[in-house]
Amino acid sequence: MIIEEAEILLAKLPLRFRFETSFGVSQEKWAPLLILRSEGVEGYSEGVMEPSPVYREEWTEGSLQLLRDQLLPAISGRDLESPEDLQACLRPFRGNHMAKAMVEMAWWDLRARQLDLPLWQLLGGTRRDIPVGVSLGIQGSIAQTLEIVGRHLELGYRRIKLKIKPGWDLKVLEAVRGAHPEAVLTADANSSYQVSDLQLFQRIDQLGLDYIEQPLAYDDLVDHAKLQGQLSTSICLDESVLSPADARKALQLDAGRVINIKVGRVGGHLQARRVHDIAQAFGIPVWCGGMLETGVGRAHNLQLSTLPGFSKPGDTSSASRYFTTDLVEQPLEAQNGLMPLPEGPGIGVTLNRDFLAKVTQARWTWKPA
Ligand code: OSB
Ligand code: MG
Repeated sequence: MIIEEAEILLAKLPLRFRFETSFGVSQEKWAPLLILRSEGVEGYSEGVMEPSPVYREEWTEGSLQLLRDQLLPAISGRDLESPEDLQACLRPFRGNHMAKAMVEMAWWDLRARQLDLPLWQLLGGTRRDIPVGVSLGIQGSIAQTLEIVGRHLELGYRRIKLKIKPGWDLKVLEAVRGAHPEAVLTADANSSYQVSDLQLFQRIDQLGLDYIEQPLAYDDLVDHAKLQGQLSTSICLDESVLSPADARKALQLDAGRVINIKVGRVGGHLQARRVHDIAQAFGIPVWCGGMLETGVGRAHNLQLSTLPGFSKPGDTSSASRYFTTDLVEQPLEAQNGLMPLPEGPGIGVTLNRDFLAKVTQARWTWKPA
């Protein structure tokens, strides 16, 4: 397959909620999209980078420039018959797994559509309905938190993840645990604590959380291993794992006992599947994280979540929670905490072109030299 044309779009959608984490507040979603074209077929992807490098180092403008100036030129005229062929073209560039993932994910969608097969079949997926939970941002008060948690449990979501940060942690977790003794609860700190916060984590350890997500620095597996050794609750790594090699090192060190896999963070589906396979070899469960994606990224996440090791509920909840109108035509809606896989070739969704045109803030087309 030779890529004949690419289109990069940057869309801005209003978010239906204010999403606060330890690293900031989002009120809108900037969605970078890539369309690859070959022989009359298109494939789509969505990048997971944020407008600023606050989650990891990559950021939207920088990644889009890298795509235009270096990554797309590197595949120019190359015959990409396999994801390994594509990976070989991108290997000279260090890091930048989110930007690379945009190319790789669009390649998989395009390939699956050429073959008229759903992507999960090419990936080797086995699950159909995907169990999901919700990731709830930091709320204005404990009362508001109890309200929003109760509402999502009633909707049937299978796990509640609460964002925490220093000063907004033990009290809110205790209140939610007190109100819902049986609920599957987790907390995501987005790297806002230090290993010296051990006493706090020892108290959180008493609350029966399913896991504590990314408590410590995004690049520090050693401290995570130190903390994991002193807790009975599993640590789940998110930001710390950008590649299969990161996953291997983390598990060898016992820096965590669960991994949040985001296909857009680890460089694409091939890498995500390798992380999944490494976790399986260590007997470690994984789940599919999210980055408030539109339907394009959401559909990719669901396709990946069909792999057998995705045994914990993911973050890919109903698109209507996030957006009044989505970029794709198919509704992606959970029922009783299960997301049905969108049916059809590739990622199973088609673009809502009229709406996309309305929300597109910038657009570049690229053709091989
Ligand atoms: O840490 O998982 C995270 C969103 C943006 C950046 C980081 C994270 C998140 C989420 C949202 O938790 C998950 C979702 O609902 O898509
Ligand atoms: Mg996280």
